[in-house]
Amino acid sequence: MPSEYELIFSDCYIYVYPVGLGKKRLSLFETQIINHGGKLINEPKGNLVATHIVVDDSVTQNIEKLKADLNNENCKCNERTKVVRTQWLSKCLKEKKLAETCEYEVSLSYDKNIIHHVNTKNFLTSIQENSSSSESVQETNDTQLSPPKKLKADIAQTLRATMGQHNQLIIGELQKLADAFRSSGDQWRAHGYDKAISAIKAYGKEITKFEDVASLPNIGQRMAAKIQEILEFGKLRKVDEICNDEKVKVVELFTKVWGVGPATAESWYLQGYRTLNDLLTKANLTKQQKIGLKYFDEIQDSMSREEVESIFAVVREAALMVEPSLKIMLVGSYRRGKEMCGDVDVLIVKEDNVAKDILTCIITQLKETGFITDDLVSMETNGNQKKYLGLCRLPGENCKHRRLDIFLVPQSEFAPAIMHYTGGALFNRSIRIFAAKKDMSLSEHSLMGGVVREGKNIINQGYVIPTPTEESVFEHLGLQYRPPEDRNHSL
Ligand code: 8DG
Ligand code: MG
Repeated sequence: MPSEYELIFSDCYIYVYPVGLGKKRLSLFETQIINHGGKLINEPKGNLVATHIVVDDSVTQNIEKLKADLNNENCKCNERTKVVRTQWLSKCLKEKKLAETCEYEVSLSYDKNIIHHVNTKNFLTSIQENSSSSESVQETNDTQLSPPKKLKADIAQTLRATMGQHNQLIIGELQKLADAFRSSGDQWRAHGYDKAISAIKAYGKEITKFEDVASLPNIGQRMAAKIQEILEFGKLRKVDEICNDEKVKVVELFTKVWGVGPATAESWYLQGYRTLNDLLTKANLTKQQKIGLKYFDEIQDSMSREEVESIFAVVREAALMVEPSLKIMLVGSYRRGKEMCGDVDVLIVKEDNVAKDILTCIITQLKETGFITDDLVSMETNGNQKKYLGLCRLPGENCKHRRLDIFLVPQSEFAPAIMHYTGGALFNRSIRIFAAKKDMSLSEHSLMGGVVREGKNIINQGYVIPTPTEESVFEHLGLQYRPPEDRNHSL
């Protein structure tokens, strides 16, 4: 048990009733109890009686089910057992002492003559085995039980098993807010949450208390307080408030349609549209939005790396048929090692002597075979680079339409381009900011040095720094090289 924790629950045998909590909150509460010296009731074979049963708020709506469950098997409780809401745990943790339960108690009206049994599922099976006494804890309350070795080992094992779950829970809650703010057009706040998430991902250790995050980069006091609230309550009240708001939900749904931004989504909401069917039947849609709606479910669905590879193989074959000297590679989340990918991002690198309209020839080829089914952006020119965005489908009855992006770049821009299209977006943003601080500028085209800025305006473009490889980009920036799989968060 980590020594810096207060032993708030040292005399408590606590059963956390899992109904309504969700796996992550359950695990969070159980870990907090263990960390603070409490013992979890878990399948005891003897006579342990729970001092406290912690329940979710929602349980109070179905007390009969709670009573029925408590009447089951294993762990025992009696008239002295307190059934308390999760807020009691939070209060104890906040005040760093065992708080009064009266404010948080849930009345079960026990029959004093009956000892109820609780059906417990997991955690610390050996509390009972290791305590020399087979009597009820409440009956042996004043006997100091020194923590047996096996119990300690079990605690360590439990903590290991839950490692990462707190961070996932925190990231999940913050992500909900980031998504809600982004779809409402509040990019600035969304970005604040993105940065906090990124800092947590980069932290690499389990977060269990306020102090763990208070000094992390990009996490201010207010963000740290939110994280503390998640650690204590297992969720953020603000998430409920914002995400359950009808407008937020509807706008979020509409912005998931390809080609729909926050302003359009909001104007549709104000026009009274609430469902995708409303959009289909009543809204004034662009060509892209119509495609986005038609394939809404398929586009939302992410795909396995194997499927990405199969799609890539078709694109590569077509491209090499058109021009054998092309270099073709997978970028985006696939290159960053993600197990599931939202789309297929293909980078094609051409020598200077190959015509730029080579991409049009490749797309034509892929359409002739029926592989590309719809265009979203049929061709966009960006300096010496070109970009195609569309939908494709592998042959076969069960194959879904998938988003396919193809980027054509000249060999001279290869390294900045592959870095940009590998992403992730947050990593790109942070490395660009880093470059700017060093009077450089990084884009998908080049790394520039000697850049002169006045506020946000560039008043001298500077000069191109030769960067033949990704490694050389990092090196010029004075950064240690980061392989693609380490680019899923900001610098
Ligand atoms: P996903 O498809 O699995 O969802 O993730 P992804 O591969 O990382 O994202 P993507 O939308 O396919 O974009 C490919 C790369 O483009 C991305 O990894 C980084 C780069 N990129 C930025 N900024 C942005 C941006 O604002 N939007 C998009 N779509 N891509 C961006 O650097
Ligand atoms: Mg992608």
